[in-house]
Amino acid sequence: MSDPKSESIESVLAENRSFHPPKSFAEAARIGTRETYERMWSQSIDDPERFWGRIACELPWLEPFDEVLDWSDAPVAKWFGGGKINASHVCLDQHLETERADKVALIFEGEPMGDGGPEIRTFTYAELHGEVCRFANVLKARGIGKGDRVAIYMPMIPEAAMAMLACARIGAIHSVVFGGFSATSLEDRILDGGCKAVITADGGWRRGTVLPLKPAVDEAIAKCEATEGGSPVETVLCVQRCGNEVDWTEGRDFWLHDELMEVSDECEPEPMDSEDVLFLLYTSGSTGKPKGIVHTTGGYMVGAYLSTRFVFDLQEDDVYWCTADIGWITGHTYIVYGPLANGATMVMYEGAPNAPHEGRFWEICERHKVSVFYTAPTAIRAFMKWGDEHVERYDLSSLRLLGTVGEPINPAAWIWYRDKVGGGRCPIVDTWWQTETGGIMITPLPGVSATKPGSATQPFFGVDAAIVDENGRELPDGQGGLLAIRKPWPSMLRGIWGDEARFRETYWSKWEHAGKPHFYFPGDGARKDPEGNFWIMGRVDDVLNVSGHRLSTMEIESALVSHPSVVEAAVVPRPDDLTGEAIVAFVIPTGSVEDVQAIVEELRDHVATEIGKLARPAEIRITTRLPKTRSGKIMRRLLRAIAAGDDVTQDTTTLEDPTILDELRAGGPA
Ligand code: 6R9
Repeated sequence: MSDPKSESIESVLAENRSFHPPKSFAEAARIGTRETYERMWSQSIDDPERFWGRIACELPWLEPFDEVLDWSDAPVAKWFGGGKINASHVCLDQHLETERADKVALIFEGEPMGDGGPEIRTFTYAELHGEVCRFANVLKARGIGKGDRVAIYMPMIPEAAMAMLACARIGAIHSVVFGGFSATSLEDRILDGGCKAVITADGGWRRGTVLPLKPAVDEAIAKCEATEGGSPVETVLCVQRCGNEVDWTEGRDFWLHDELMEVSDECEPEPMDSEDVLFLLYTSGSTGKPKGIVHTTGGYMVGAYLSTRFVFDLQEDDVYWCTADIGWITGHTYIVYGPLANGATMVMYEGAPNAPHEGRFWEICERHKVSVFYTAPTAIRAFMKWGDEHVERYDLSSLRLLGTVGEPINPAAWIWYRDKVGGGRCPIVDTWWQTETGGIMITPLPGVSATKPGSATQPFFGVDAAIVDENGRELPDGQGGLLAIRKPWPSMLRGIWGDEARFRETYWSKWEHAGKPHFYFPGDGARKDPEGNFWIMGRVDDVLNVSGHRLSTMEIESALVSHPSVVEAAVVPRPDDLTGEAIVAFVIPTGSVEDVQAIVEELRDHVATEIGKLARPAEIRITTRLPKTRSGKIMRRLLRAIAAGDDVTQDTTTLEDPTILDELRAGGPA
């Protein structure tokens, strides 16, 4: 078969290799026997309230909860009702009375390599607590309080995590926007969330150069000001990271370091209701507009705490590194909230994996003796491409557990990860979950599961997953269908910011029983093998996954048609052996096109400006028509086949104009 992705899907279907955890790993693991796992899992499914009630008691509540779950208003769940809790108190204060006060919480490594090595900053739990309290006092001094929304647009530096925790401390709702998003994307999120403040930096280091951030914030706020309702932003707090020149709006913009000098390092955590909102995080769905996923405090923290503890088998002396960006849910749950709630030592790295050389990640693992490492399949495939020598040069004997997240992993990358990075001895946890689920849902438990390359294996505690057909009927093992989750779980989303109807419609309306939500629908296709292992096959909706980043086809289409030279556009994914999926756009131009190459480049840049570089199409094909059904719907499945260079096997009789296929195929890469 010619294209590598379909090759990988073929091999996933045929994959039957299975790897058991090494005996020594299982013996020392938090959960090391199948019996323990099965007993706990059955309890979590048979009596979820008892199970979660017990787990929740491991967290330091400011006031105890009196009801574990209230599902009477389904699909909006209420977990740990009556309880008061504060996420920054869970992550920091609880450790201060223990030996962990002087334990390193955060090891930061900057990207630039000076003569004496890279910049390294470490913070003990006590130090991090002090920093967060001061940061929180700065927010308070600027009039930010409980329930206010704060946008965070930052590079991967300690202040990013501190900003999140400072918001949590005073009860402000953070909305982190990935630093790679454009000013327009930032504007949309500021307006949708009604953000009163933005926390940013002058810039961040990326592949040896300064990536400015403050200019995008200025532009986004200017755009907000030009809207009818004006800009909700009153304050911009700026961290000085790179020293690059920035514009300044007096009275609105403040340097964090100046403000920190004015405040004390004492700040009591705000007691939050368990169901008070902790954060918003925007993600792409099938429609054009990204949705602000709402996560609340108690349930989210319980989920983050438990999953980090057991999926990564966290031990007191582990050095844990999750390479995600805090702009994504993985960064929220598995860089900030989960590891800190467990009192772990975590590593944070500012820059790119190949800066200044392709071995940088492994150099970091060696330098800080990383023992648990969590990354994305797309990164693993890049390392494979760069060559084994970059891995082999470093001493990776400290590693004991590896993880992946973000997209399906092809068996070849899995095996390479196991052999080259894990030296054949580290279990791999392939973790399936989503922004909406808040935490890991389907995953091996490293001390117990027999792992299989390409399978996320089995549901985590409290997760009742099934494979169903379009009508919600459970399918027999082996048959591909839709993944569905039957029961509420603590870290599940509570809604879409400002759009309750869309929340019900998107996730809960597909399989209603007697007018009641029956299953949560994640939008992924999957199958289950006879041993009960789940194999996730990718999205079944109009969501693209490029290097593990979620984008909607319609979002990119609207960016394209906002350009004056475009009449209509259709976007589909094409399998790509590095990024998983690549973006292909079919575009109908307004007039005749003289220089195809020039317009294609202009449109690619336009999408990058509108959304962010991550959304720049890999290929744009100029066409005069798009395939539509007689009712006027674009036939995306057909375009997918054409983009992938596959034969069109599907029924084309509903096509309004069958001659169009030849034109689209002939289009070829522009
Ligand atoms: C955590 C995160 C969610 C979508 C999800 C699915 C894909 C994530 C996966 C995986 C196969 C895995 N996905 N993990 N597919 N195997 N281990 O990535 O959240 O950005 O919201 O993306 O990513 O398609 O629906 P998010």
